[in-house]
Amino acid sequence: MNVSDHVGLEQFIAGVKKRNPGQPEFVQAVQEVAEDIFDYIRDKVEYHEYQILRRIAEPDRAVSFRVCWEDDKGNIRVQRGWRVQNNNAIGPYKGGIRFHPSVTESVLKFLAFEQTFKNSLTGLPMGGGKGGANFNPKGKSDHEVMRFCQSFMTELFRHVGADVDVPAGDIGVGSREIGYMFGQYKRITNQFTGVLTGKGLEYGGSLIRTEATGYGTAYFLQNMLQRVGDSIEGKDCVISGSGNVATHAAEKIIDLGGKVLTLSDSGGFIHDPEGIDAERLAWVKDLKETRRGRIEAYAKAFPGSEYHAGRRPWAVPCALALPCATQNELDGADARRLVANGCIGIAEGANMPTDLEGVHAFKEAGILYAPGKAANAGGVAISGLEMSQNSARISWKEAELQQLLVETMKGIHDRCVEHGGSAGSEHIDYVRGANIAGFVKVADAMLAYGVV
Ligand code: NDP
Ligand code: 2IT
Repeated sequence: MNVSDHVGLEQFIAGVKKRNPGQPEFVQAVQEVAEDIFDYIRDKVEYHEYQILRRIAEPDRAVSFRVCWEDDKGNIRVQRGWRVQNNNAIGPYKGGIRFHPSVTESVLKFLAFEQTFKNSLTGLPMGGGKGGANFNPKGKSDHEVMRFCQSFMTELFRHVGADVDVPAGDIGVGSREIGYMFGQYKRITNQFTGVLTGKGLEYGGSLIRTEATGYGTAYFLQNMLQRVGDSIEGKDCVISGSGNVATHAAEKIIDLGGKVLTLSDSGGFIHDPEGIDAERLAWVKDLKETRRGRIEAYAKAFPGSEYHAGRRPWAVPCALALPCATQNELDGADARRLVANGCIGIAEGANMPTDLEGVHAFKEAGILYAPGKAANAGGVAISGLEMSQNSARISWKEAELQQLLVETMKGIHDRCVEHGGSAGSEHIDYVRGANIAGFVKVADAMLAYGVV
């Protein structure tokens, strides 16, 4: 990047900050993308004239609404819900719904922005959106969650639709919540359409959607390693999180011969030096999905393992690391420690788990580093195929979908390689590759529409 690019970038980021006060996550996500795009579009006049990046960094709309519900004691509770529709240049808005007390408009705007590039990378016709609420499903009864989901959908239904905006799950939203929301949408509209993905198999869901994000993240890591003549086989892996993405990433890593040493939740992490095998992983899934317990229980159930309260797993020496919990869970110091301890590959199952300092540290170290928008795109890719199946009113077979997931992740990997390489070097900057490959398709569609 030359000096005038730097000035342009700084001014651009200053403008983003000014227009989005108090929204640090959104500014961070835009900055990470802009750092690569400014360099790429230097000699591409049309992208400047039509203000493409500036327009992608301004959501088409962000709707916020009140969600009232009654808890089991009869108290009236009030939450805030949102749907951020970032960009629909290449297809209907598409992206998950998050229920977590930390949800703010900034968080959802960053996620909808990231989703726009991620969905473009999959090669499928999907725009970018994200929604959610500052609701904490932890400790709530099934009926409380049901009443909340119904109330949330009673407002959301007017903003979504199978050809308009198709939400799915994310943190705190799994098959139970999707079931309650789909039921309410169907009841209000009297329509059975593919308005949500991640549905149960009995009512229009797709096989392997549940597994797709985590499996896809492991496949992406495998693709990066294969390109340099290496593999996951026999390598120590550190994984954060213990939800949908983390447990399925762990499952595929184990399948591919890796040794999973850690998992975590918001309370802390567990370290199992023997490796978390398929049986222990099944125990974790049951703990989290059925018993809705804390990861701390693992250390009591499996002697020889340890629980570290209030800590993240990045100091555990490993060859491969997969952050699969939440944004900014890995900072600059963590990144440098991972590299110093011999880590050679990172694949992000979570969205923006590494802060900007950490991203720069990984880039400078020249290790294999796959950003979330590329590595975790397998989930939304299978969501896109769930939409296709719903439109055609058919269900594809598991083997077919497994193969499509493998091919999709290889396709995303190769698109990153195409745009992330530099002359005279074997090294691939996957962050740059993902940002540029994701940008080009959306940008060219926007150019085709003129100024809208
Ligand atoms: P889940 O709700 O199933 O699991 C989330 C996990 O992350 C839990 O272990 C949770 O711990 C932990 N976690 C959440 N918030 C925090 C926090 N603030 N600090 C520490 N730990 C936290 O969500 P998913 O597995 O679906 O999502 C994980 C990540 O993957 C998110 O970044 C999401 O956006 C991303 N993602 C998800 C996709 C999907 O298909 N589900 C697709 C692509 C990306 P605890 O139980 O204690 O809260
Ligand atoms: O971040 C994500 O890609 C998701 N939460 C999944 C989105 C989807 O529409 O399947």
